[in-house]
Amino acid sequence: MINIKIDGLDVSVPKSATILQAARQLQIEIPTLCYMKGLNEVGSCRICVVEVEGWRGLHPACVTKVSEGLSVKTSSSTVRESRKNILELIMANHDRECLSCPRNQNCELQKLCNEMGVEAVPYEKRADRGTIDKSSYIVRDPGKCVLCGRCAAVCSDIQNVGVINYAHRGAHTSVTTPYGDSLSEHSCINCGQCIKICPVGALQERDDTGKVWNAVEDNELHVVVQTAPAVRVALGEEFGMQPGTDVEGKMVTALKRLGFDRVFDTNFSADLTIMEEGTELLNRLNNGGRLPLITSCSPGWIKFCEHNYHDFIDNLSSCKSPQQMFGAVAKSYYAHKAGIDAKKVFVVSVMPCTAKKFEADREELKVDGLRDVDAVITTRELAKMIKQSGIQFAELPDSGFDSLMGVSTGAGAIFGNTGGVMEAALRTVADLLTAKDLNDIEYTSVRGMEGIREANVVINGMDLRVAVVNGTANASKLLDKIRSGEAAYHFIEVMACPGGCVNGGGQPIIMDKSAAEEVKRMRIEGIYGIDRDRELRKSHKNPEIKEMYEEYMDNPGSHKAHQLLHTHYVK
Ligand code: HC1
Ligand code: SF4
Repeated sequence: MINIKIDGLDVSVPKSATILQAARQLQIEIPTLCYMKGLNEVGSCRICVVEVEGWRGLHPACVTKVSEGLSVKTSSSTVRESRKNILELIMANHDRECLSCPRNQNCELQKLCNEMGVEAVPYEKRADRGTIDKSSYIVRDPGKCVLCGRCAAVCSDIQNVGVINYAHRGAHTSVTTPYGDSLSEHSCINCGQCIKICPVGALQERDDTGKVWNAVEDNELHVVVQTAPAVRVALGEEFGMQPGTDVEGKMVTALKRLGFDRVFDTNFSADLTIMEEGTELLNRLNNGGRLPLITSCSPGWIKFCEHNYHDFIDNLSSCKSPQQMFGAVAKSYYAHKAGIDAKKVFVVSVMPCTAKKFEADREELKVDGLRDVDAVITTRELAKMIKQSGIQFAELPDSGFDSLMGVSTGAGAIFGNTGGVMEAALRTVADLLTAKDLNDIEYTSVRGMEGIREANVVINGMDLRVAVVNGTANASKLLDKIRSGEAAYHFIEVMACPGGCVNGGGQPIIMDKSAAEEVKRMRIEGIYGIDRDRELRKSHKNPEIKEMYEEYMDNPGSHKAHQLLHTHYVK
């Protein structure tokens, strides 16, 4: 251990520690902008500078290692002046449009400027980094970029995409795409993880709230909305509630007040997905089909597979995602039952995911020329609409989803967690294979937060080798092992976002990045709580699903089900 003094206080830390880590051990908060523990420890922004007795100049605490006997000052007047000066220099090149910025009041730069007393910016703008690019699902505003490099680190290290990075030098340095093109022209998977890690408003999702407002106000349209499993455990954060709080009832009330004609649940179509995907798994296992079967509900993962692992395209489940299945049945089964022309049904999705916007636009995901889903908004965009309408969310009473496509089981709910699709599928497959109503339904071996989890599951004497992956860099690791013959599985769940949909790119921004893991854990726990509280916890027990098959689609895997609920991706 190394003994040092920080602001006159003694502390002992391992010799690998940095000054920043040592200070945090003493609960001394040194401000940072570019630093992300374990991901981006580059010392580029210099906000964390400190004075070290006997050393010349100032030193970035995030990358300066401790050594025996150091005496550090973290907030001397020299340090404070210097931080203020650095912020003024950053602000000189920053488009200061706080009032219209999506990150207003949720911006790390704004908070720092406030804390450090930056009032005016005494410097000229030195670099023109370009104008906002709205042509992709992920909107980039280089004029707001602070060159922290966090997005580039996430994109390459967590997602193994690497489509944004530093370019140019000196005052002309920028963080950009190849040739400065739109992200949609490259291999960006629209996961939105870069948005979540950006400290400012340089990255955001395409705003589709205008489209939704217009639809809701259009008397010619019958507007139905579906809400993804992970939205309800995070939406409350936008209104001051604890992460993981289940706000399903308030969310439904808010959607009704916003003017949607029907409020339905993606958890319902998650149950439907299990009926189809469970059947597909059993078919492949029994009939020598292509294995491993790999889940296909995460559109970021699908795009990643198309760009980088097209030899696995035939392994993908042919099931559409629950979002798309919902749209397809809303415009067929629901329209038929409600006596509404399918062309008049406008389907809106509320998703924790930015890639769902891309998925809804895919050419493959139409039935008879009609798009399954017409507009997708993120959890953040829904919060914005609620705020715009003056609804006092925290005070709302609870309401239930509308019937026909509003009932769901615990299995549908857990889709929002990494491992949830796998567990939901196992619950149904186990009952089908044993012809029993099994009680032991919590497959804890596929739960957890690790990026790759493997398990052997024995069902009715059948040995199933399964894997659960989250984050596309982890998907690469696993698929590379399969390619090389080092690993083999029957069934794999892949979710593009680390932690699964609870941590999707469209979820509320976590301002304190050091709390991000804990927030993710609380959201995950919130979802397992919903599952535990549900009377029905297996997809095949969902009465509305049973009714739909009986009345409209015969059996899972039927011709009609294939027309509506399945697709295929091309190599
Ligand atoms: Fe997801 Fe899914 S779980 S992909 O994360 O399969 O977005 O929540 O809606 O479609 O159900 C997202 C979540 C979501 C789909 C489901
Ligand atoms: Fe990279 Fe995902 Fe951002 Fe695209 S959306 S730039 S893949 S982090």
